[in-house]
Order: sequence, then C-alpha cells, then structure tokens
Amino acid sequence: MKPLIAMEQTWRWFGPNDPVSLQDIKQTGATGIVSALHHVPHGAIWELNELLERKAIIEKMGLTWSVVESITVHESIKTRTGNYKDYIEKYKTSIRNVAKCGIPIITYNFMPVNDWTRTSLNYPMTDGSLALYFDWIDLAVFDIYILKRPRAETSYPEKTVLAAEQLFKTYSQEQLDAIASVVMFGIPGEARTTTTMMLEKLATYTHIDHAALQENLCHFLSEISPVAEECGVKLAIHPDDPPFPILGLPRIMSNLEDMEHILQKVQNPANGICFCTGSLGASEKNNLPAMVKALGNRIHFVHLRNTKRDQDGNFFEADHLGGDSDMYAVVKEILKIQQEYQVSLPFRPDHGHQMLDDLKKVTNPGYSAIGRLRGLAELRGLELGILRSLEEQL
Ligand code: DNO
Repeated sequence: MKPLIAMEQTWRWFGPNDPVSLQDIKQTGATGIVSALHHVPHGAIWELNELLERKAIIEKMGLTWSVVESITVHESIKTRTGNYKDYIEKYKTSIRNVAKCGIPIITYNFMPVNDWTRTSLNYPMTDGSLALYFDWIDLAVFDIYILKRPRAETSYPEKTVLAAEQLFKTYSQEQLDAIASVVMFGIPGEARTTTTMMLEKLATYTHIDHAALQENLCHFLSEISPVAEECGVKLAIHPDDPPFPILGLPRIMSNLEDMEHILQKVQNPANGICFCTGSLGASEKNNLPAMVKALGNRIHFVHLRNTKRDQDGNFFEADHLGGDSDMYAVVKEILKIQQEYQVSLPFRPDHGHQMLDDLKKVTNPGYSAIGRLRGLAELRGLELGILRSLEEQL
C-alpha cells in the first residue's frame, strides 16, 4: 500500500541576523525554510540577485526555501491611493523574481497599518515559560492614552474604557512605553513605527470601511493572481491577527465568509489562503476543522499554533496542542485534503513559548528555538499518529 502524504515541515527563518541559525534549524528536523527579505523597504522590488543570494545560503545548509513570508503589501495598495498602481507593478515584478528562484508559495497579509498585534510579549505561564498575550484593556490604554486616537473610546465597551482609565493611572511612563513598543512591534528586521506615524496611517482609513477594503484587496488580487498563475506561484493570504477589528480599522480576513468572498470574487487557482490556526482560533466564532474542510485545496500554506481565550476575549498563546483549538481535528482535516488532492502542504510550527535556555537569550518574540521545537515535535507526532490510523482504515 502506498503511504499517505505527510505535510512538509518548515521553519520560519528571519535571515542571517536571526539568532536561530540554519544549523540550528537542521536539528529541528524541518526541511523547508520560510523566509523573506526583511531589509527591503515595503513596496520596493525584491531583486533577483538578492533572492538568489538568500536561496544559496539556505541551500548550502541542505535546506529548501519553500515559502516566501511575507512580501508586505504597501499601504498605498491597501488604501488604493497615491502611487498604488506603481506599487502593484512592483509587486508583480517581485512575484516573477520569486518564481525565477523556484519558490512556489508567497504569503502576504492585508491587515491595515499593523501586522500582528499583541499587548505583552512575555506573559508568564504557570510552568515559568513566557507567551505572547493580547489584552483588551491594555489595548485601550494604548489607544486612548498613548496613541490618543480621536474618539478612540467609542471603539470599546464602557466597561473596558473605565478599566483602562483605572489601569492607566497605575502605569509608570516606563510601563506605558513598553506597551506602546509591544503594540507597534511589527516584524523583526523591518522598520519600526512611531505613534505619530501610526496616527497618520490610521487617518488614511477614515473613509475606508469593510466593503471598501475588501474591494481594494480584490482589485489587488485581480491584478496579481494572473501573474502568479502564469509563473507557477501560489499566493497565500494570512488572516487578521487578531481576527477582529482593532484601533478603529476594518478587518477583512477574519473568518470563512471573508475567505470565501475573495476566492469567489477572484477566481484564479493561484489565489489561496495561509491557514493560521493561531490567528483564526482567537475568535470563538471560528470552527477551524469546518473551515479547513470548506476551503479544501484553496489552502496553500499552514501555520499551526493555539490560543487560550478568557471570557472577555483576551487570549494568550497556549502550547501547540493545548488551548481552545482542537489541533487533532484540524490536522486530520488537512491530511484528508492532502490525500484528496495529492498535495503536501507546507506547515510551520508558529510561535512558541520562550522557555528553558531561551529565557536567558535575546530572541525574536514568538520565534525562539526551543518553544517552536517543542511545537514541531508535538505536531510531528500528532501527524504521524493520524496518518497511521488513516492508513489502517484503508
Ligand atoms: C506573526 C506572523 C505574521 C505573518 C504575516 C504574514 O508571527 O504570523 O507576521 O507572518 O502577517 O503576512
């Protein structure tokens, strides 16, 4: 009997400055690398020579550059203002250059202003490890008292506004600065933002609602999907993290409906999803195994991670097999899709706790080695168990 198709095990590497080296990654057992040219400013073309240079470094270690994550979408494209047409053309050139290197998948996101958002990067777990955490009251403190976004308090329930007012009074300037730098953290190796820059960017969305942002995304996709298809690259949009509106911004990639909307509007096989269980799982409304089933072969890349919510919607990043999402059921659905469509999807263990020796090191938040290694090891075992039992049923 032919063995069933397993997922491709990949690992995110932020490039030569990543404290986790390619040699370290070799020892995790991952074979694929997820990487990006983080030093290239948002909107600029990813030049072929730079891509080839990065690819050579990865291959020298016997690894494969399997996924590009991410080519950031310039804010002008998201707001469809200014030089957006130019930026779309540049994006197309970058896609073509990625294709020339033989990298088959590009991940990106369409989150306005900020990439992923948390309020703490070292939230203590009972076992002494540290996790990433999102707290509504701290977000409101940032929004109302640090950023001072006009009418920010109207974005929160009264209870949260009152709690934020109390909490703000107890915070030192140092603590406030820390919250601000966490909320605006962004991606390692990319330009940092300031509250002034953030306020300016937020203002550009004043007249962009959910429908308008959706339309801007569909326009962008209708332009780039044919290029991706022609050169054999699959696109994978990353969901909103967290999957609900924050800072008064519209969010358009937070649930199945959002995903089906773009797949339906831009019917091109290159147009697909990065299924991030950690992002989507932070909303109790999302039924992840059902989403995987519904999306089928439109899932092009997978991030496996778990979150644990409280009754107010705050959440911390849990162990990969812990938390609110049923990882067994999700992985099983993904494996079924793989057999149905005869594909092996790349997945990466997304984020991990800072733990053991990594607690003494400077690490990229969420991306220390040991926590992710624990996640990868557990997921690998889970996958093997599911595959074996599926094989037995045949
Ligand atoms: C966070 C990541 C995101 C993701 C981008 C994809 O750790 O999952 O930063 O890479 O949003 O575009």
